[in-house]
Amino acid sequence: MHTIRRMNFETLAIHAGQPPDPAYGAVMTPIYQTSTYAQKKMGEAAYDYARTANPTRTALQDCIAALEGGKHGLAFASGMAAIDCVLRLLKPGDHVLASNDVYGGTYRIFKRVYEDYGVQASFVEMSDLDAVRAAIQPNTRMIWIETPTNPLLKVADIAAIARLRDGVSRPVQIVVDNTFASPYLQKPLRLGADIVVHSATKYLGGHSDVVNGLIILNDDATFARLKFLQNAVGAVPGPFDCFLVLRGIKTLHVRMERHSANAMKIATWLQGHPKVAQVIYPGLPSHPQHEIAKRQMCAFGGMISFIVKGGPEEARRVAEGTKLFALAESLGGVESLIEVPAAMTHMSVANSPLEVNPALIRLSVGIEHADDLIADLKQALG
Ligand code: P1T
Repeated sequence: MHTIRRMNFETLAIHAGQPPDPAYGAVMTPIYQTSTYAQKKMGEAAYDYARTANPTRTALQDCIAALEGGKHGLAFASGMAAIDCVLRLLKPGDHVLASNDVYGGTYRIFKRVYEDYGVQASFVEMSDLDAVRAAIQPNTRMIWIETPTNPLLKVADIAAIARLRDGVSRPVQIVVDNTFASPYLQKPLRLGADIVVHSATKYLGGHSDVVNGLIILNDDATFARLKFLQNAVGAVPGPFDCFLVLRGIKTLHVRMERHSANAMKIATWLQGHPKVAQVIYPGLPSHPQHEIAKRQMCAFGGMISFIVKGGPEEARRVAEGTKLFALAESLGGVESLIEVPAAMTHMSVANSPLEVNPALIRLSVGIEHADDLIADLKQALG
């Protein structure tokens, strides 16, 4: 790992954590489908029980740590399980300050799970540094940043928020959900974040065939606690799931380039469509945080949101009318998806301050030919 860590992203994506297997030289990391391991002598074994550790999982954890430029990686059964593990660092009475636009499930775990255990959450416009500064409370222990956010694609300046935190005398951890950008486009640890989480179900897996979550960080003591929790709570992924994410990661850089190029073409085209009221894409100069996105990301990713004229009825008609874009939750796969967040992925923020415009459509732009995707949207917008 030491020599390989100095290599470029593309090389790390393919090789980090994955030397040929020591048993038979398998070039692709084997799926170690076992729950337990024979011990030559009691307590003398590299692995003892598969909830605690599994070689396929170790490869994934080491690979993602290298890609995020972190020291440690941990893998989980889902993105929500990874988020849950990070939130277990908090104690009753602690406060989390989160982005005022987050994945519906993230809002739900804050408000309907952790509040029952005495952990408070409040939500702030993370692109407004004065608002963030003013919202930090004496008991704030975590700042939870999604950037770009789901589904409004707001961009927060991670480095500026980390500097702001440095001025606070109490310990406040900065957590970034890097799912929408992926480590190819954005590296939060290098910008001053303490912990990165991923729904690896999305771009990292990349093929809509696995549910998985990841945590990456540098601090040894926090890692020791999270690793303890990973084993003690036990929301671990199976070896086959780890294999699928590892295989997906090998092409992450190539896919992200194409997702980004396609999304840029589609966002530009949507902007000129008479039935579209607003297009939200961090790559467009009209995006309010376009300059931050340019600084912080090396391209703008594959997610686009847009508001149609004609309200929720029209949004539903368009989302149900595409032929190539599948009407589905989730994102980040090679195939394009379309959804209406207010009625699908973000139902849990209904009647909250985070409520999403019901006429907003979210696209996960895949890596098909951009012209075919535009033709599909054109017929659906009709
Ligand atoms: O679905 P899961 O792997 O548990 O990941 C949860 C999650 C965490 N963070 C972000 C930013 C996410 O977008 C998600 C999952 N999102 C969807 C399923 C969706 O369609 O938006």
